[in-house]
Amino acid sequence: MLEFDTAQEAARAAGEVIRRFLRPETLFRAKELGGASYNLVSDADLESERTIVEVIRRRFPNDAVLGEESHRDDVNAQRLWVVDPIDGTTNFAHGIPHFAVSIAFYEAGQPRCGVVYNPVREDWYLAERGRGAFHNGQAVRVTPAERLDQVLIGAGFYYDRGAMMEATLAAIRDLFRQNIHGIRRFGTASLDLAQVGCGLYGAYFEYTLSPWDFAAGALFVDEAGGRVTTARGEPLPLQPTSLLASNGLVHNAVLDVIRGHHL
Ligand code: LIP
Repeated sequence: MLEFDTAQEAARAAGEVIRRFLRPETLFRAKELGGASYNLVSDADLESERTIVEVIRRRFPNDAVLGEESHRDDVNAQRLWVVDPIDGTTNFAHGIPHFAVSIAFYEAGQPRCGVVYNPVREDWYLAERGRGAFHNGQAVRVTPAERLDQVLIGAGFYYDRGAMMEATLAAIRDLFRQNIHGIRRFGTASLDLAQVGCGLYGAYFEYTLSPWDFAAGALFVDEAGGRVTTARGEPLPLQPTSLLASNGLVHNAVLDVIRGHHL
C-alpha cells in the first residue's frame, strides 16, 4: 500500500530531523495553553511536522492533514493523515529518549495504516488494517492475561494539573486496590499504545488525548488483537477524548474502575 510506504518514509525523514535537534543546547518554547507552560513545543516539532507533510504532499498533494503543530485540515476529509511530529515532547525536552513520530492514514473515517517510530532506539511499530501489528518486523499480539492481578497498566497525565490530574491519581489508586502488578507512566501515548499491542501492558488509559497522540497506536492495538474505547467504553472518536486500550480480556475490569473517575 503506497500510503503505508509513504508513512514510513515520512517517519524516517522526521527521525533524521529530530536526531539533529537532540542536543542539550536546543531551546524550547512554552506553548500557549491556557497560561500553562507544561506543553513544550520545540523547533524540532515544527520542522519534523514540516518534513512529514512535505513527504506526504509529494505523493498525495490533495490529501488532508491533521497535525499537532500547524496543520488543521477537516477531520471528516475522505483521505486524512493524522500526524504527531514528536509525541512525548516533554521527554524530548528533558533529553529522555522515549518519544516517537506517529503517523496514521484514514480513509472514509477508518484507519488504514499507522506508524509509530522511536528514532533514538530505531523502534518501528507498524500496523496495516487487516494485516496485523509488527514491532521491528516481528508480528505481535496483546497479552493473554485475564485478570487485573496479572497485568501492568500504563497511564498518562494530560497537561492539566487540576481536576483531571486528581481523577487520574484516584483511578490509579483504585487500580492498585485491584492488585495490579504496577503502574507505568512513560509519557508518550503512542508508545504506551505500542506497549499494549506488544503484550507488555495489559491496559493503558488516559483521560484526555488528542487524535494525533492515538491515531496510529490505536490501530496498532486493534491489529494486535486488543480493544480500544473511550474511558467510558464508547467507540473512540477522532477528536480529543479519553482512551482505554487493553488486551480485550481485562477491558471491562479496568473500565469498572476508571469510568467512575471520568470527569
Ligand atoms: C503527550 C503524550 C503524553 C500524554 C499527554 C500528551 P505530546 O503528547 O503523548 O503521553 O500523557 O497527554 O498528549 O504533547 O508530547 O505530543
